[in-house]
Amino acid sequence: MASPLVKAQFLVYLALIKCLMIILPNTVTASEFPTSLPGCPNKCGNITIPYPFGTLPGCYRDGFSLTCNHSFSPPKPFLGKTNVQVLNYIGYDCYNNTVNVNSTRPWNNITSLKPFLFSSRRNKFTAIGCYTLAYISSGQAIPQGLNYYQVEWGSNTNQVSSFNPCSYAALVQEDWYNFTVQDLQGFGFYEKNKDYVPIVIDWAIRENGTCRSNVEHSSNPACLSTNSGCNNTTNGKGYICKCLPGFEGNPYLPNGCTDIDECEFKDVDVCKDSGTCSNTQGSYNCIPDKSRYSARVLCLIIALGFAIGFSILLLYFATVKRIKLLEKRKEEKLKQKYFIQNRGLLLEQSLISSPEDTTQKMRILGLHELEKATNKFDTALIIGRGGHGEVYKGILSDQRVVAIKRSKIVDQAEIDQFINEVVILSQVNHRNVVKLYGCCLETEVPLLAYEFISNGTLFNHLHVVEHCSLTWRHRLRITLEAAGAIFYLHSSVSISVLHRDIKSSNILLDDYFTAKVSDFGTSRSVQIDQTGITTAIQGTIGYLDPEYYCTGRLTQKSDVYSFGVILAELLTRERPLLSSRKFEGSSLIAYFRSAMKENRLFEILDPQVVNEGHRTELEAVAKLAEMCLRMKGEERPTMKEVEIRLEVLWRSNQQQKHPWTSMTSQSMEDRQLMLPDHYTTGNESTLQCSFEQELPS
Ligand SMILES: *[C@@H]1O[C@H](CO)[C@@H](O)[C@H](O)[C@H]1NC(C)=O
Ligand SMILES: *[C@@H]1O[C@H](CO)[C@@H](O)[C@H](O)[C@H]1NC(C)=O
Ligand SMILES: *[C@@H]1O[C@H](CO)[C@@H](O)[C@H](O)[C@H]1NC(C)=O
Ligand SMILES: *[C@@H]1O[C@H](CO)[C@@H](O)[C@H](O)[C@H]1NC(C)=O
Ligand SMILES: *[C@@H]1O[C@H](CO)[C@@H](O)[C@H](O)[C@H]1NC(C)=O
Ligand SMILES: *[C@@H]1O[C@H](CO)[C@@H](O)[C@H](O)[C@H]1NC(C)=O
Ligand SMILES: *[C@@H]1O[C@H](CO)[C@@H](O)[C@H](O)[C@H]1NC(C)=O
Ligand SMILES: *[C@@H]1O[C@H](CO)[C@@H](O)[C@H](O)[C@H]1NC(C)=O
Ligand SMILES: CC(=O)N[C@H]1CO[C@H](CO)[C@@H](O)[C@@H]1O
Repeated sequence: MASPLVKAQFLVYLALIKCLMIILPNTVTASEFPTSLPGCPNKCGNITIPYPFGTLPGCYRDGFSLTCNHSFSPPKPFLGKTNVQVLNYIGYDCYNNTVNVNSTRPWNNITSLKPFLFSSRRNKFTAIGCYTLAYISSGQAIPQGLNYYQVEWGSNTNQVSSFNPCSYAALVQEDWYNFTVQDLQGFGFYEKNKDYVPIVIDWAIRENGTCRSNVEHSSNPACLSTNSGCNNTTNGKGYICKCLPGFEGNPYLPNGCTDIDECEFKDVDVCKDSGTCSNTQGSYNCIPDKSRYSARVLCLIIALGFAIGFSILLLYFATVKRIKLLEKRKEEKLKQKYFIQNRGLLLEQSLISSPEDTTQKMRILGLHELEKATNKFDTALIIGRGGHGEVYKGILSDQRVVAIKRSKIVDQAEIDQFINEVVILSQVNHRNVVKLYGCCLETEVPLLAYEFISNGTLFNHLHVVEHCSLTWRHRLRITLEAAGAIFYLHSSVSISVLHRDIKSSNILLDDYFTAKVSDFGTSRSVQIDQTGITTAIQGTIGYLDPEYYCTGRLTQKSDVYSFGVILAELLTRERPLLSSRKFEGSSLIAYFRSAMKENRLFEILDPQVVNEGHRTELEAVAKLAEMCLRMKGEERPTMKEVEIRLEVLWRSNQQQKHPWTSMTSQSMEDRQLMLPDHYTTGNESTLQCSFEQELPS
């Protein structure tokens, strides 16, 4: 037998705002926007009713009328035409013992409510009961576009009615029901839910088909607001209007969509740091803040200023450093140039020792070493100053004390002189000749480093200091040593060296008054067989050989003449030129000669010498001086002869110390006999050139 067909009646109850919101997904609860047509209530009780819904005629779109039943407190809205209750009843089939109670209530057919469809997503077809089979005709899924369904009660289920008297079936909101066993027992569930159950319905504008444009409101008749568009619904044919992005409100009302003021969002700075927010229709702009901007610009300018300043500073220092570097490089190059140049000159003479061979030949010194030795040529260390330059005292890195000669005149002649001196001194090794320790080739004019002679020049001792500490014995020894040195120069093995500038200021003395001949700048070396060479006149006035001066012919005898001047100086302690009291404008030599001639030698001698010296000794030395000072070179003795004479005088002077061997004038006479005749004759010829008159007085 067929079970009676139970027709479930549907009434949709919209009591909960939650449900309403599900039904009206695009409705906002905020009430600043127009929600209903002008002059229409927008609330039923405390529930907002937005257009297209409405409760009064003329206030809703066709099909969207709600009924607000004021017999409830607060009033409740119901869906449907006026005076139709809108409730969804659950279908049930109960057996109280054998008495059947089933849902027989009338139900409304929502096919008459055009905009509404049962929500296919938010509802579940739910059946409760033992031996209850529930099915929906189109399968288990709830079909889209559903606006009608029917529950049928099939087989008689009264066999289980003792413990499960009721079966239920309904389309309900999906999360409404959770199964419990208690719901099967008795009539509790029936009593509680027999009147209504919640159901979700979708609504849309369903006349005139579908949405024509998502964004263009005029193409969609229901979307009356500007700035509105629509979406097709997913459930059935139809569309839902919506405000465009950036707008909010009710798109179904003219001007219902209003612009969202993004700048007024609480607690949200939409522009953050990028400026001040400015609202526009549907959007907003971030306008860079002027003060903030100018502050930034200022910051930027300051930073830029700093950067530029710093760069300039950096550039400046870099440039200065670069210039210094270039200068230093230039200096180095120059040093190298001079070195090569000077070395070349010396190499011609093959005088520079290789680094391994430092025994005899001189050392090559770096400019840096000499600068260090003289504290960068400190003027306080100057020990001598001449027309050509200065002489500094310095201490080399090997603790050797040296006198460093630095010329200030830079001409080729000067350089040649230095080179010449280097050449001469490198070949000379004599205890009474100043040793050249080394030279620096890194300057244009080479710097020369000599052994340091501590006690100054003979000139200084004779003419500058007030009380002369040179005894006659000292003086005699000095003449002997100087003569020995000059003789050595003249008679060196392969090459004869002419000093050319013998004078008291070129004879240095050490602490024991040992003589050291120095200053070989103008010296010349000549082959030993050469009797003389013709050169430009060089030497010091007062010491200059008149014959050489007149003829330009240089011989060994020129040095002999100069030595004679020194002898006269030692005897008289007078300067060769421009001296004091006695000469009255004449030179020492002229004065000395005339004194010798007039036999008044002892009038002009240094009183100290007269006190200390033996008369015969003094006379012998004076005689020797007179011979050396002869006008014609050939009438002068050679340096060898001078040395021998002085040697003899020195020996006899030494013997005077011993009382048993006092020298007599007779023995002196004997010794004089050893010399060739013409030295002792005294017949002096005169020179054409009146040299002495040309001397400055
Ligand atoms: C409406 O009013 C009732 C009773 O005053 C209250 O229970 C309910 O929560 C209110 N609903 C809303 C959405 O305010
Ligand atoms: C309002 O509800 C009450 C009780 O459910 C009912 O009696 C009455 O007819 C309803 N009024 C209208 C206008 O539907
Ligand atoms: C079931 O039947 C009994 C007696 O016939 C009655 O009293 C009771 O109210 C009924 N229950 C229901 C839910 O109808
Ligand atoms: C539902 O209503 C429509 C029109 O109002 C009608 O054509 C249809 O037959 C009704 N259906 C039922 C099951 O009553
Ligand atoms: C049913 O259970 C789910 C999760 O367990 C819960 O979220 C929901 O609120 C329950 N529904 C009811 C009507 O109790
Ligand atoms: C929409 O449909 C109604 C009736 O169905 C009709 O009168 C109206 O002209 C239609 N509008 C458009 C834009 O098609
Ligand atoms: C809405 O759906 C219809 C038919 O399904 C389609 O022609 C129309 O382009 C759709 N509208 C939009 C805006 O997607
Ligand atoms: C409307 O449709 C667009 C894409 O077609 C989608 O991005 C948007 O989320 C939809 N809006 C609603 C309210 O469904
Ligand atoms: C299927 C079924 O039992 N239907 C019953 C529902 O209730 C009415 C009266 O209340 C009965 O006539 C039906 O037979």
